Amino acid sequence: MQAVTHETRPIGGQKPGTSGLRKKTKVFMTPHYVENFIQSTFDAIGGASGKTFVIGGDGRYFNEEAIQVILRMAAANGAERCIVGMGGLLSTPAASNLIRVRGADGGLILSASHNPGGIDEDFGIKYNTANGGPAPESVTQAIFERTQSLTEYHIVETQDLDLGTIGHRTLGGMSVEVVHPVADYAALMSFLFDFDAIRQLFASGFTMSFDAMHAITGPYAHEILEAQLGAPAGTVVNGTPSPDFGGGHPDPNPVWAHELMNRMMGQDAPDFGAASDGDGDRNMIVGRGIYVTPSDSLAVLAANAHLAPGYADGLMGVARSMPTSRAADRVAEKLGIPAFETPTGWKFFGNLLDDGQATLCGEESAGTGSDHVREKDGLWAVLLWLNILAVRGQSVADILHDHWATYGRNYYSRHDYEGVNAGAAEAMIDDLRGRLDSLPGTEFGPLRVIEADDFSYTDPVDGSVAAHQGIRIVLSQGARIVMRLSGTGTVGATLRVYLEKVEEDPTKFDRDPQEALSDVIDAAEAIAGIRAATGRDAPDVRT
Ligand code: VG1
Ligand code: CO
Repeated sequence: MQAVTHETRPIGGQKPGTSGLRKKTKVFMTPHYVENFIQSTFDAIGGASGKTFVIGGDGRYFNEEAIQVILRMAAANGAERCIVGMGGLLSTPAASNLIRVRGADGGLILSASHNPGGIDEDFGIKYNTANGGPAPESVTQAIFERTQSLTEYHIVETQDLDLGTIGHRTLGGMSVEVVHPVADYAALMSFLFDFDAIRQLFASGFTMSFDAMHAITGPYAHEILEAQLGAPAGTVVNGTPSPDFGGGHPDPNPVWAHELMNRMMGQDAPDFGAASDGDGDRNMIVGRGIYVTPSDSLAVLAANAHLAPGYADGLMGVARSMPTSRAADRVAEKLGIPAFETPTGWKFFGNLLDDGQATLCGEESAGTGSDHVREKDGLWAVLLWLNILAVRGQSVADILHDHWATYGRNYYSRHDYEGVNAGAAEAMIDDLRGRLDSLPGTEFGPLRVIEADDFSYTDPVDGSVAAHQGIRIVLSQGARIVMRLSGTGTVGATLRVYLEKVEEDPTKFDRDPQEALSDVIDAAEAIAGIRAATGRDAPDVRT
């Protein structure tokens, strides 16, 4: 077995976005594509020599092929050890945990997350640093720069390694440990949550439906919810990871998880419903007959986290991504703890978590997490909800109504215009950016613009600045419009329009969000000219 050096040439477009490098699977399958990106990653982090990496993915098409290449390249680049999930499987939060508990130098996660999988769909690679979190922009930028000058990569030429059984192997002088993907993660969950109380909840007849969407969380949910917490078999549906996620779109929102939504809104709905995404870091929460927006979920979890043993001492602070509704800020204010507003993407929470400034973090896109790992964590959010439901003994609907009665309701919706012309979408944002100064004071129906800016974030820990993170337009009546372009798509551009309005009147808490937000929706169209720029009459997806 010998390490060989191959000549290569830079490949264009290997620029990580909001969360790793995502492209069509067939692009990743072109010659040297994976090799170039991995060598660039190793080079950008000062080499792999003597280092330990955690490696795993969400099981989508091309998962194991990519892992075999990465292992051979890690060996050729002098890595000391790789820890790999059995079958090449690791959820994103479980990988984050493994990096931390094993003191690894970093990790490579193979996933395009909520994007569909399969030979004709998407694949992705994310690099995580030693804290277990997504590489910060300084690192992803260094990786991208390296991809533009790369001339060679190193790889060991050998047979594929057996990843199907747990145990220790060697590969070209590097040791490889194949671990159970669920074990360490399940142990962490049992430490954070009151498993006895949740077990009693299920024993008392509480019913739940967890839709793993044919993705990575299946094995985790089967083990934790059914085997350890005693939920009846059948609680977890679509629980076997499939390379193309059963042909579905593993994005847990009311549109793509409509199967679960129908069940939860039907006659014999279970007490509690949940779903997670391709790589297991997102969550959707639904009660019988009631959907919980991710922004509300973050706020409810912040207000109730102390009911779980892992958070009994309270929270240091709460952080949310900028487009996420400001419901969590109201909770933080009441608790007397800081509230942070960061750009979209989990990498921006890392420093706040490492520095102990924030305990809970969340995004409107169905990501919630805490300082237990450095990624958002789908099943963790579901377990925290279960712990709260077990302690409070109320339904999801009652808890949500209680919450709104205390804090008001932040009506919220995101409108996505997918696969639109990138030039036209960018021109629309640029045009809007040029008009921001003239917006305050202008009126749109009953709403008046109070302030408008292009969000720029200065990290309170390391002082790094991330500019142009989205347009914020704050209006009267607690309304707000945010617009930005997605950084995870692989075709054209996706325009995201985030809409929010506060309602304080309890008699108006049960409205359809689209209707409650209609003034805000009209204002967004009047301000930005979305229809003209996208050529669409309506958004493709409303969540
Ligand atoms: C989207 C979400 C963002 C999330 C990111 C990665 O990014 O909006 O909140 O952090 O996906 O999530 P964008 O740039 O497309 O809006 V995951 O679960 O796909 O890694
Ligand atoms: Co994800």
